[in-house]
Amino acid sequence: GRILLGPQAMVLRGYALPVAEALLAGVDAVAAQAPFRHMETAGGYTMSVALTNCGQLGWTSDARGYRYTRTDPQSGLPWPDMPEAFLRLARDAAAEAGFPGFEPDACLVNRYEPGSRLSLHQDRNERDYGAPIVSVSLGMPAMFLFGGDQRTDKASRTPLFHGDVAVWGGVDRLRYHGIMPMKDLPHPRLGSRRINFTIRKAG
Ligand code: MD3
Ligand code: FE
Repeated sequence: GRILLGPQAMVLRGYALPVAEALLAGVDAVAAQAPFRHMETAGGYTMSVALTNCGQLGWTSDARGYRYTRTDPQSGLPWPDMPEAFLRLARDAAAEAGFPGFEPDACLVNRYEPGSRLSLHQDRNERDYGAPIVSVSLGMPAMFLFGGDQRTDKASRTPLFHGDVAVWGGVDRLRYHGIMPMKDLPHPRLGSRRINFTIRKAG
């Protein structure tokens, strides 16, 4: 099923389920080369979500702010290649959602544990807001917060489950969003963890 969050934002329920094992193998391969880490926010806090990246560009946060880099600041090496399974799923889901010809160059991989949260934010470090973003959720369910174009706009809540794929772009590209503090609802395959990766055109 397709759940509409906005005119150009939707959740494709269970869309990734047939390829979940290939995606998890991809996450493991990425994390073996560029381990998950807790980055500092510009404001001096440590993120409760651990993250890593793959693709030509990776999202980084430190005391200087947020930006995309070609190399992992922890190792100095280029970010790992984007797994073929990520790329194929992202292109298919984008086309299915009305964004044909998606050519991503970046993938931010988030790892949540019980208590982890992601406060309301916009994804605005990418160069071209004309490109959509595709996100894949695996493991424990999360409560997704979906607001408007201003931080103070009322946010609605939608659960995101193992295998769900969200796609958003166009008029919905800059909407505020976040993840509520995670409850411990262990998943049969991933235990007390949630993985979410967002495939983007950053450069
Ligand atoms: C945004 N990740 O990495 S993606 C992020 O589950 C991020 O880890 C979250 O926000 C996560 O920047 C949420 C899911 C999502 C779905 C629909 C959206 C984000 C959206 C629609 C509009 C804007
Ligand atoms: Fe985001």
